[in-house]
Amino acid sequence: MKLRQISANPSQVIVEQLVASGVRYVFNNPGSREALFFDALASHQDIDGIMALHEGSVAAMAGGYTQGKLEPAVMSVHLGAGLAQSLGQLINIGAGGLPVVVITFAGDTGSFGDKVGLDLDHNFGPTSISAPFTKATWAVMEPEGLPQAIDRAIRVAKAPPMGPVHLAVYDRVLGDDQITTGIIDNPSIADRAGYPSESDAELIVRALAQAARPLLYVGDGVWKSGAGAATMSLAERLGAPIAGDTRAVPIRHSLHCGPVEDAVAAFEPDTIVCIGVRQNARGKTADFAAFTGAKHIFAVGPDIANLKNIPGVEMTVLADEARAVERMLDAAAERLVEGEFDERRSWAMEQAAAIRINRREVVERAGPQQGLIRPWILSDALDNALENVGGGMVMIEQFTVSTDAIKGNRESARNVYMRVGGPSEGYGIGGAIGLKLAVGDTPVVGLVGDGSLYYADSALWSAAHHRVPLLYVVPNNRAYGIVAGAFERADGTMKETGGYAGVALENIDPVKISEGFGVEARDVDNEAAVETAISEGLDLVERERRPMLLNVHVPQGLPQGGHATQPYRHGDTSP
Ligand SMILES: Cc1ncc(C[n+]2csc(CCOP(=O)(O)OP(=O)(O)O)c2C)c(N)n1
Ligand SMILES: [Mg+2]
Repeated sequence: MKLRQISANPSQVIVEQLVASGVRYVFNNPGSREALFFDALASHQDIDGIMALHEGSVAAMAGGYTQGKLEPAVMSVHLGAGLAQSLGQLINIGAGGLPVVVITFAGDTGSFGDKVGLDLDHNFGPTSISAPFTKATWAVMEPEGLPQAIDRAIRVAKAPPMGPVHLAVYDRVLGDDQITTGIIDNPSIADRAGYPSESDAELIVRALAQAARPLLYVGDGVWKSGAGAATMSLAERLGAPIAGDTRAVPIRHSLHCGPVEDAVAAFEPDTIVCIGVRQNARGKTADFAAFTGAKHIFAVGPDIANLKNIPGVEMTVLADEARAVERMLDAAAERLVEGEFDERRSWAMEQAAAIRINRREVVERAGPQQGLIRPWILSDALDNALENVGGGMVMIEQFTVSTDAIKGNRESARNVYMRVGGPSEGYGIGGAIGLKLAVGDTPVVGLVGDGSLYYADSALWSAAHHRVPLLYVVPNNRAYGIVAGAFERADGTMKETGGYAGVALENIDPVKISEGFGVEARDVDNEAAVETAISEGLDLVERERRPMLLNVHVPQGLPQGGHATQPYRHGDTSP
């Protein structure tokens, strides 16, 4: 290990090591105890602080950064309280398996008094807050060990399964005494799992070949390992439909069936090969419905996370997804029967097309309404506008616009649509900022619902403050639309009376909010003008190097025939 000797105060050592580890930004919200750390950060030429006004948005920005560039993002929040405040988004980062390193400073609650500012009392160590939310969390006491602790945190976050790591650094290191220690100069370490054996790869390919109705179920491990293109080739070669992550394989690929449930419902696969899937559950019996009908299930991925929620799996291959698919392609190439899968390929494309047509019919069902934009018109317009500028990335946090139903009018599918891995609201505004910081010139759109926006609207200020050129498109349905739908399905009084409580978001103006935080905004309320508005927005943000927001008026997200009930209003009651 090559160490570069440095004499500096510990805050400067931390910053120097971050730079040596290739870290470009520290997403943060500061506090007074960390004065010298922020002093060191501001004084270093090769790293910048990106600030948010709430710790949830700090975490969202860091998470979004890793979704654009699969390198560790570093964030810093103030003591136990700042950390606690960030957890609402750290849970998303954990669910998304994103390599974020959280640095907090912690007071010593053990030696003297146990009530130290914003830290927990002596019953709880400084890592207890983050423990359920992180892949690893540990405390650091010795200033000379800071370079190693930071280097280790980055490597642990990056190794599969990727995930957030917390370093709680005792704040006794925040003084101005000089220390001498060694900086570790190895910015790009690749931590990948290995290859599967050839015979394992052959076995899976044989099972796919012999299946009557095969399915390739892809998860986030496919895009994280860079297996997307090879997975598409494998599916094309073997004539297998694809389901799952639309980041791994674009939804517009002719074999993509969308969510696994849609594929299973449509053609009941007998053989499912899961690649890089970290299966989510809902805590219900129906959780495993996707798998119960299949005769053969295989799981491929580098970690236990890739197999533990897949019941009935008959063989698991613990290997890097890209390497595994590469070997499977080799095995498939050895099957030299001309035209062997032609018929099945046509079948697979028909299945995917039928699901697609069905999905499209559902979203197109709603008729036009004056002054409102139907969600499918918005999604097509956004897709076209981005394809017209060479393709872009869309950070999604909303449920009104179904990106699975995008039609588009061209063959190319360069746009990348992504969500964070978890559904904890308040990610999208900050997430889009981090994403744009990671991807350079590629256009970025934050497709963020009105409800999602209000969880984290102050992150608009971060976009303005740091002049991040990105376009927010808000499908404003004046509702928690998805929640309203669930209220209807609950089949209770709300459905019976049509009066929905607690899900309508009326009398809020995102344009004013946005302008208040320094982000230019405009209303879009005409279907014929929506694509132009998005194209102009994309052009403006890149040309003027600043963010902009479009408040797109879509039909209100309450169930058919429903209305908002009058809330409790204190002013109406007599004193
Ligand atoms: C932290 C957190 N609190 C509450 C919820 C429940 N929830 C799910 S979606 C949603 C609102 C979404 O509103 P919006 O972004 O406008 O989406 P849409 O109207 O398109 O459904 C809420 C409150 C959640 N997912 N996360
Ligand atoms: Mg909404």
